[in-house]
Amino acid sequence: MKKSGLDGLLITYPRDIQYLTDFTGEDSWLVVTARQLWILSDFRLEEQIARSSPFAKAVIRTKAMQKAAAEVIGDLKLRRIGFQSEHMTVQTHKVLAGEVGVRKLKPINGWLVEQRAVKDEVELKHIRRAIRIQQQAFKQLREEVRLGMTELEITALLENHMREGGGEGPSFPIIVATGPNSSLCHAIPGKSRVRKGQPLLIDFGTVSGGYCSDMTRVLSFGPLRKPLDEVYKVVLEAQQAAIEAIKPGVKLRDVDAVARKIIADAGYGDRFGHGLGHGIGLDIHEQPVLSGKVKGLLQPGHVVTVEPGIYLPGVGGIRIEDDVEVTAKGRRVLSNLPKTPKSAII
Ligand SMILES: [Mn+2]
Repeated sequence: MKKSGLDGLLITYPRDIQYLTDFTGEDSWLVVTARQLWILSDFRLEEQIARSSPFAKAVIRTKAMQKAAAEVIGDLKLRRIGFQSEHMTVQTHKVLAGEVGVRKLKPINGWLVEQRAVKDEVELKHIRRAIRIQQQAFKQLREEVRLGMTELEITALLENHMREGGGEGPSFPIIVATGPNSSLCHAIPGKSRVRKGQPLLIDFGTVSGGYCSDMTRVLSFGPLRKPLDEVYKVVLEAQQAAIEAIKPGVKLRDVDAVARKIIADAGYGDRFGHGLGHGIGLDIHEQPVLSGKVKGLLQPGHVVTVEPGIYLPGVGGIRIEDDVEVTAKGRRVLSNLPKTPKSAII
């Protein structure tokens, strides 16, 4: 803040507010100065702020958020305030600028992103716990899943098991996709049923202490039919090679390239159309991103997914995803559900 000539920050993105204060409520803003944190919120969240963030001052507003922010900024005599331009609508900014004065507001972009990408021990502990819970839930599900079950039934079982295990909820809407639906990267579970020899793709995760986990496995009743049996092996090989490439100082895009080359060499280059992986944390998708389009290096404390996939429209798709922590010298694969071709067959 000092370097940028700012004497205050206005943080409006809920996950950033959580990162700085432990307060998880929505519809709230945070004013940060060198000495103090002010959480601007309303009656519904007053007690929650007192519990989660007793070190912050709570402003329980009765008027518009922009007006309340302008009052705090005025009371603190702040002259130049950074606001998160990537998280504010044009309309909100217009009203805020009208209250505060446009010259006092300086857009800041990505200030917390890099800080949040590097996890400390407490954050890692939560991610590991979320992974433990989701893996236990998956093992239970694997025992119960039957031919003829619908995607929605499987989704419900899995979500329940994760909650029973202590998960705070799914880290994103669970994907359960059977047969040809599995080539939809973000399939929405429906009434399609599990059939023999077809992929049952399950992409899921849970939350612990606000931190997300994210894994994908593909199961099948009996061996997968051609060509998906071969596709499975290609995806697995690409995933394992990419995981091996992870260590501090490696270019993000080079990790992506390792998996992409294996998939392209097998003839499926154009059927792997998304990035290799993404950071996980308070957000399910955060920095760093493993993709050919980005600059940057892996650092100790990064936690990324590695999730290559091959998608054949009308036939089906295979994606295998694990969560990997970058350590001081290499990597630690945090998830360990079986993924060999044999283990995928029920
Ligand atoms: Mn993912």
